[in-house]
Amino acid sequence: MPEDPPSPPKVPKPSVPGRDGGGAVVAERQDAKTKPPSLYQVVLLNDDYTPMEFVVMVLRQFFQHDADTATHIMLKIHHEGRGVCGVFPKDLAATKVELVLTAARREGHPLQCIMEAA
Ligand code: TYC
Repeated sequence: MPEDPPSPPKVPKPSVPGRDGGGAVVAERQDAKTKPPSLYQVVLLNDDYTPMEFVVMVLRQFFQHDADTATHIMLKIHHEGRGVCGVFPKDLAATKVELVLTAARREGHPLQCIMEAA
């Protein structure tokens, strides 16, 4: 009489909520006191000297807008004095402002870029 094949190893059933039986704790719920990150608008301001093409390049390169949207935002800034490039968590907004100002100064443009609580 042939012997039975060896049975597969048994995996213990999780018996405690929040545990998977393998010793790992599974986070099931966010702490109710955790606050979402505060958001900031990155805003470009109009001036009389920065070339329109440079502003469109900034909106495409640093804010991932397509050519039509970037042109639309640039013209809004040109006519209304200011325009929103995007909304980001605080640290990312600050980084984007720095990148824009560095690029503008490197090219000798007076473009102003600020962040404001959204
Ligand atoms: N007003 C600028 C010009 O006529 C163009 C411009 C647009 C500048 C948007 C800055 O944030 C700006 N060349």
